[in-house]
Amino acid sequence: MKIGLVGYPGSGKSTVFGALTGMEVETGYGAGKANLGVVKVPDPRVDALAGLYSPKKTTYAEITFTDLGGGKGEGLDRAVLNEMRNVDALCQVLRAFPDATGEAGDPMAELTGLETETLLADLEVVEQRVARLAKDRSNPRELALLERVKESLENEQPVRALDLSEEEEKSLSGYALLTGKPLLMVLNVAEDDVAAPVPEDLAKAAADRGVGLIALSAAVEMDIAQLDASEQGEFLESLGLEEPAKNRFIRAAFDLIDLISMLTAGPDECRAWPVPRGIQAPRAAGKIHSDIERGFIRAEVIRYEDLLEHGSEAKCKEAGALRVEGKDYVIQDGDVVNFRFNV
Ligand SMILES: Nc1nc2c(ncn2[C@@H]2O[C@H](COP(=O)(O)OP(=O)(O)O)[C@@H](O)[C@H]2O)c(=O)[nH]1
Ligand SMILES: [Mg+2]
Repeated sequence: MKIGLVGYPGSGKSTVFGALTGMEVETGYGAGKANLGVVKVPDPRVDALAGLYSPKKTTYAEITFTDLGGGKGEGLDRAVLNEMRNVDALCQVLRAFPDATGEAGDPMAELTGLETETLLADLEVVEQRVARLAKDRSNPRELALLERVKESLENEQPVRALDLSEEEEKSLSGYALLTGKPLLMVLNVAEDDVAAPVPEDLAKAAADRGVGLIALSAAVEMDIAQLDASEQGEFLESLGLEEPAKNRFIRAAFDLIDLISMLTAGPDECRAWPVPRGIQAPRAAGKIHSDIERGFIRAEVIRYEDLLEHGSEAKCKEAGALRVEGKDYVIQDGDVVNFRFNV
């Protein structure tokens, strides 16, 4: 799963990327080719399970972020718009801090600016396809769907706002429409504003669009990332923060791509496995190993909360908190699973 950081030059994409990944990145005007970095998804449930089992290994879910850069002039260049097609979700960084010349940011203009550019890019793709389908009449159903999408785009409505069936989403997926991708806004604020509420107009703009909005200061997050754990607490307190905004941001990005966490726990390893929402037990088992999927017998499932409450698998069994589920079982977020299988 890959999440693309997008936004206008100077909005702070490369700084956000550096803060997220702890990688050394080049920031500033004109810098920033597509950087790729793998990030662990902070999960207090995994921490608590590790506290219970003291495992040899603790493993968090991971997502990949990529800093897509942002063109050199006013708009986003075509190469960047094309790169955006290859990611599963987008995070737009909005500049809300004064730049080097002291000029204030205009995050609302950046938000609507990118929106317009992506609407136009999608419209171009859809118009071409509609023209072709109208001519050769090869696929009237797809034509009808694309005409609906076209009308929506012309009314400045993103594809993500359309109420599409699973089948319709599938037939659009090949077009990799930008306004159909899940979107999260990242308001990159000045150091002094980290504890301030999000400006109302932006909060409303995000809510109207049904997209998430998170405020952070990339520069501050970068500083935090460079401190060791003992210094971090004090620094956060001095800023009026409970935890690095980075953690909240990564979790929100993880939620964006509609994955849930299946958990496994034991003395060897405590681990979160990212799986698609709605996945059935055997396929989820296949994420761990294909042999377990092939030889699937049953899943023994304990709710994470129950395992913590009772303290062990055996106690959960006694308390009736261990369920035995078959191949039709749909994995839920926070299920601690033990698969039984034939080898
Ligand atoms: N004061 C301040 N400067 C920032 C912040 N985030 C980024 N910058 C600076 O803004 C400039 C542009 O940031 P950069 O990450 O390169 O933006 P990009 O073009 O979107 O990749 C750099 O000089 C950064 O150091 C922030 O939160 N506060
Ligand atoms: Mg950059």
